[in-house]
Amino acid sequence: MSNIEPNVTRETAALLNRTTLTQRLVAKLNSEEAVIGGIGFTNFDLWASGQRSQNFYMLGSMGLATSIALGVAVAQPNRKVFALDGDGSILMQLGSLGTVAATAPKNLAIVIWDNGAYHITGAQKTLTSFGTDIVAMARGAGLAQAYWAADEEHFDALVDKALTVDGPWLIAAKIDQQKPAGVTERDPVKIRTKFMNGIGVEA
Ligand SMILES: Cc1ncc(C[n+]2csc(CCOP(=O)(O)OP(=O)(O)O)c2C)c(N)n1
Repeated sequence: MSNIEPNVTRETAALLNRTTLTQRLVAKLNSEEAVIGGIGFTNFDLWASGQRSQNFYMLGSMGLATSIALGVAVAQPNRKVFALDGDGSILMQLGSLGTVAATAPKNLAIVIWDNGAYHITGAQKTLTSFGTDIVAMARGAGLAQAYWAADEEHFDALVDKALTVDGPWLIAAKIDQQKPAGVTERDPVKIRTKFMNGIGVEA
């Protein structure tokens, strides 16, 4: 599928894989786009997909990828910024969706990996396992361009839209519970310094 496909729901979306989709997303980037990887498995897969200086790996603070990405997007409006986060994390910081909608940064895209669980802490079920729909919530928060990825090709098409059409965007993918492809090196100072240099800010 290559169009927007607004009627895809969590139920009809294909079950995808975070490692694969992260690699597909990163493969579309050049050196300019910033990517903020949320806590845990999300940033482990971002790390494993190739360590770009424009990647920031969030260690420990659950649910703040979108807020950090919003700050970067507002500070550097000519740079595309992606926030990647898990369903449990965005559920913890739902207000950030309304803040993004109210701020309306054209250069921001939020990608949510919805595995229905707090996987890294033991796969306890999140609310999305009981019917909560993150895309519907995002639309309700004011993010009109919020969509489920129907399949891998549709995910690619949505990322292409986010790269070429004004946002903000929210792309949600229903994913399996495979382990990520690597583990982020836990060195917060190095991560921060590399990222700030990578986006042209003195660290
Ligand atoms: C405020 C806060 N509460 C709890 C934790 C512990 N914790 C770390 S990651 C995580 C689960 C994250 O779930 P999700 O965002 O869905 O990602 P997944 O593990 O499924 O990839 C939890 C509960 C934390 N780091 N911060």
